[in-house]
Amino acid sequence: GGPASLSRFRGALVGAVLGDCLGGDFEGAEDVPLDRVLQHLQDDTRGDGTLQYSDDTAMLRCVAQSLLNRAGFDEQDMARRFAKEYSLAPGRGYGAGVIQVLKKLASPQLSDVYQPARAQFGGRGSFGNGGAMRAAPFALAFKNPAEVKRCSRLGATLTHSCAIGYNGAVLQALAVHLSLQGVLATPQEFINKLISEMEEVENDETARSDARALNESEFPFCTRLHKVKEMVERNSVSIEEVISELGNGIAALHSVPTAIFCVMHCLEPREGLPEQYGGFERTIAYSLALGGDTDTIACMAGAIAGAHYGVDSVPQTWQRCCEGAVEADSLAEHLHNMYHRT
Ligand code: 8NA
Ligand code: MG
Ligand code: MG
Repeated sequence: GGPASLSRFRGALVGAVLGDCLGGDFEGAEDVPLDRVLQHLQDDTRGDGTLQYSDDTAMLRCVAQSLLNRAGFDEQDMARRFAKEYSLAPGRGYGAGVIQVLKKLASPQLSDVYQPARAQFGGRGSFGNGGAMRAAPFALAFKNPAEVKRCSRLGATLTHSCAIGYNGAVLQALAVHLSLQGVLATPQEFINKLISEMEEVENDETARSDARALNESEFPFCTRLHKVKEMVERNSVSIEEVISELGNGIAALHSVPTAIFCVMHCLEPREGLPEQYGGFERTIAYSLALGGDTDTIACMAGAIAGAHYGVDSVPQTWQRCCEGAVEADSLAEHLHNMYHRT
């Protein structure tokens, strides 16, 4: 479809949920042989919806529902939805730290909904990828990139107050935003735009001091995006290099640029991946083969790739076995309506 078509919107949210569900089996694994990944992806004996989603999808749904219900960003409403979702289904595999925030957000006495996140990790805030994993709906709710940036940052700050945590969410939302516009058709332009946007985002006193406190370079995401660009241009890159240069962990800095790399690397056929695979399938398979935080990296890569290729490139057999795929499709359709009304 053309820029901001319904197919791209549906692909973004269905892609995110599929990445989470299909990646769940490999989460935390260190060595994931590609043939195991392909076997997992080809298994068509599973019942409908039997691959369950985790915290990634649970929170992404809250974001989408809140944006729709409030016709924009409302921090009170979004915080309430996170807390309620957690209390109803606490066993979805949430990060060890964020659980404390979600419990505090449930308190009716709480007046500042950003306060619990600020108290995390001795006041430094979380740098985990939990803000980024749920950021895609912000790109589907707002046309204006300034609004995408502002609201994805605030939405992430409800649980992740460290700049590296919330700026990971801004980067993920921007990647989905550009992909929805069709910018991935020219990969050079895509990565250059992300770098120049993040130069602006990271040129901020808080971002600089948070990076310094963690012994990171001053523009941590820009530094990684330059690496992504160089590795995409190199064309031949080993899985080991991707893991050591970009990471596959639960920190936003070690997973959001990795997800972007997965999408860009898989724009073309790759050795070891089935010839009949389209780009969306390659992206998911490749993300899982990295090991580590597979559900979250595949969730983020799935959203970017789904926005690029559209929902028709997402195999029906995969959609059928993943819990929450149907709901994601319907949320995407509603967000598409809202996007084009405003
Ligand atoms: P979080 O805020 O609890 O952060 C995740 C983890 O990162 C924390 O539990 C800490 O270990 C570490 N961390 C974050 N910030 C700091 C800091 N300032 N100082 C020291 N350590 C820190 O939760 P989240 O929502 O960011 O987590 C998202 C991830 O957790 C996702 O991958 C999600 O799927 C889930 N998860 C991941 C795994 C895995 O093995 N990769 C397992 C279960 C759950
Ligand atoms: Mg998860
Ligand atoms: Mg995860």
